[in-house]
Parts: sequence; structure tokens; C-alpha cells
Amino acid sequence: DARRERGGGGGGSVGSAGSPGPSSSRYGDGFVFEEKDGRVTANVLFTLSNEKNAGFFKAGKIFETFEAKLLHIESRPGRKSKDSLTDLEFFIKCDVHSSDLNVFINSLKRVAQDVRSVPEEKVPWFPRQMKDLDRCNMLITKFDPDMDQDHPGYRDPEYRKRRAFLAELAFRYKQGDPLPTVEYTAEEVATWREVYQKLRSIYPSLACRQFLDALQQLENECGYGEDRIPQLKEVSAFLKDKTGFQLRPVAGLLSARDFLASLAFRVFHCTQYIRHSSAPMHSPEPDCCHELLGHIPMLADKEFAQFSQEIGLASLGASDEDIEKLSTLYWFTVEFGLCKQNGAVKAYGAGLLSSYGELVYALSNKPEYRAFNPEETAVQPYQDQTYQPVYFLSESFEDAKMKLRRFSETIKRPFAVCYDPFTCSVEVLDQP
Ligand code: HBI
Ligand code: NLE
Ligand code: FE
Repeated sequence: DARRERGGGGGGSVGSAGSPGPSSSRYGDGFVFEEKDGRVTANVLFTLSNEKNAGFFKAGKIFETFEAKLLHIESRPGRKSKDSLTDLEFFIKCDVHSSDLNVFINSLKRVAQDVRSVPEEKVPWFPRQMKDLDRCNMLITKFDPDMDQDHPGYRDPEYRKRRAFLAELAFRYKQGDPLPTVEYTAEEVATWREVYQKLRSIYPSLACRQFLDALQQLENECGYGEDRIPQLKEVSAFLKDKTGFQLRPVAGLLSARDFLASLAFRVFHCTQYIRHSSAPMHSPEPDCCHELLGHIPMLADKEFAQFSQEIGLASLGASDEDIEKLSTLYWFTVEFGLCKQNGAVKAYGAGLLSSYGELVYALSNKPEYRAFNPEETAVQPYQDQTYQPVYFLSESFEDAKMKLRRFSETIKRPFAVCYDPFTCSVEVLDQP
């Protein structure tokens, strides 16, 4: 469970960003619990040894006696005890009378070991330093070639083996490691060539100016071309010079929270595998064509890089609902955004710029266009299986950035964040 791994035991920086409200009280262990109608939500952690096998029921009796309402329960194996049975560690979220909390915890201490209780986290954990991004690794299983029968690679054992190998490279990566170099096979390069040639031929008329400029530079300085798949290492160095963005390998789709958080540090997660050769013109999941052709040229633009980082900063410690809104905004701008240039509509979204099929479709007269407006865009339902039914049109990146900034200010957080580029860390400023 991520919550516990990230230090829900009260250590570290978890939740400390939230300032206690006026109705909070201090309890035994020095923690501050937020009271509502005389009750508190506590996260209780304890260990039960199997040597005393009645422990579970005795503990349960205590919850019953104190009329604790169970909100969540989890267990996991702990240490091995002397008789080689495994202790069980419990994590229980419950709602108890605030006046009972101390006695309740002390009673548990008589039947369980390592009893601790911590207040309900008001602010979700978020990375403060670049190395904390090692913990932003929550993958979501979607479009998985091993599990999804509709994935074009599902019936291709070679492809699945390759994906598993590249996933392993990404899992092992730690902040500061050199970016892994991948030796692409002839078949992979052939897929890349097909994607590159098709897209390259339509970019001049359909892609925005910033994209075309950066792609030209990547071709001149960074080995972009149809004959080889660029390595993350060289591309990351290129971006670092242009806008300070750097890359990190990732095995697949990350949770929106973890994905957005890295943007706050100007770190962009890139997949290194390539789409299946049977479906080069559109893939619902990101792959190296999407990252290298869709995202990288855009991240070389100063204004766009700033826009991306600001979505990331707004996401730090935000509620689940606000993460959903920011991720929808990201979707309709960074992934599928259109903009006006010299009276014409051009693509700047990476999901468009890496899919021949959707790029042609988005700039045809078939889909609906609406003006980018964060309040409306943030709540527009979207689907990620096929082409978008609606696209949002920005006046310019500058304009989109200012609108996003105003929207972000309406997101309520009990603190403000500020990025310090000298230490590559996020400063948290508590607001009284
Ligand atoms: N993970 N690796 C990866 N790449 C993405 O583009 C990505 C992601 N996770 C979530 C996500 N995009 C979307 O939810 C965005 O809207 C945030
Ligand atoms: N549809 C895009 C492509 O085919 O490259 C990928 C989108 C990832 C969000
Ligand atoms: Fe993407």
C-alpha cells in the first residue's frame, strides 16, 4: 500500500503540509487529530503475533467495545516469530469518539505489538525533492499486452517478452542513474521508420510552428531521422539545454498523480518500448514514437515547458477531484491541444503529433472544436481508446498558460508551493 510505504507511520514529511484547523486537539503521541462532531478518524497500525493466536479476536473486541467504526482494513505479513509463523501487520482506519482515543489505543497495546495511531492525512503525499520521484512509480494496468486481449501485441509472445524486458529496465531506474540505452531490433526500427515517414510528410502543414522548429533542430543536432530510434540519453541532454526538462524511463502508464508530480520538477516520464508493428498509425498507449515525436519537440519550447511545469506544480498535494481536473486539462492541451497560428488551426498536442490517423482526423472538418477555457475543459469527459470527439483550441501557449494559472489559483490547498531550481526541490509555504 502506497500510503504506508510512503511513511504513513508518522515519520517523514507525510501530511505535515496541512495545517491543523481550529478544531484540532493533541493526543498522546503528540499527533494532532482533527475533530468533527466529537469524533476523529485515526489510522491505527499494529502487529499481531500468531503465537498468541487469539490476538485478532481480542483486538476486535476492543474495536467493538469502543464502538469504533471501521473505514478500511488491510493486513500484510510482518516478521517471522520464533515458531516460524509470520506475524501479521494491520492497518486499520476507523472513526472513534475523540474522548476515547487514548484509552482505545492503550487497550490495543495490551493485546497487540507496535501499536501506533496517526491522524488521517489531510494532504496526500507529494515529492519535495527530485529524488522523491523514485517513489512516484504507481503504474496503472491499462492497455497491457499481457492482460488486455484487444492489445495488438497480446498474441505475440516475442513482443510481450520485449515489453517485459524494457519494463524491467524502467523499474530498476533510480534518479540520477544514467538513462538506459536500448538496442532496438531491425523490426522495431522498421516500425519507427514507417511512423516517422508518414508523420514527417504531413507535419509541415498540420503541426504548430514551435514543433516544426524543434523537430528541425532535433534532426540537425540529435540524430532524429527515419533510420534510427533516438536514445533517451541524448534527447534528455538536448532538452536540458533548451528548457531544463530531463527524462526518466517508465514502464507504462503512471497514475495521473505521479505522472503530473514529476512535471513540477521538469522531469518527463518516457516509455522506451515501441508500439506493435501491426498498428503503427495509432496506439491508445504511449510508446517511444509518442514520446520522441509527440512530446520531446514541444518540451523544447520555453513557453510550453513553463505551461507543463505549472500543471505539475498545481497537482502537488491536490485532492483526488482536483487531480482528475488537472489530468483532464493535461489531456486536452499537452496531449490533444490545437492552437491558432496565422489564422490557421495547428496541432501541438503530443497524442496528435504521434498518430498519423488522429492528426489527419483532428485537422479535418469532422470533429468539434471549442475554445480552451480551463473551467469548461477540466470537466469535459474524455476517452482514451480512440480519436477524441472534441478538441480545444488555444490562442497561444502564453494565453493557455495565463488561463491555466488563473484556474490553478482556484484550487484550494492549505499551503503554497514554489519550485527552487537551484536545489531542484519544492518549497512548501504554509498559509496561515
Ligand atoms: N503515464 N507514462 C505515462 N504517460 C502519460 O502520458 C500519462 C501517464 N499517466 C497518466 C496520464 N498520462 C494522463 O492521466 C494525463 O492526463 C495526466
Ligand atoms: N494515440 C497516440 C499515438 O498513437 O501515438 C498516443 C497517445 C498516448 C496518450
Ligand atoms: Fe503523452
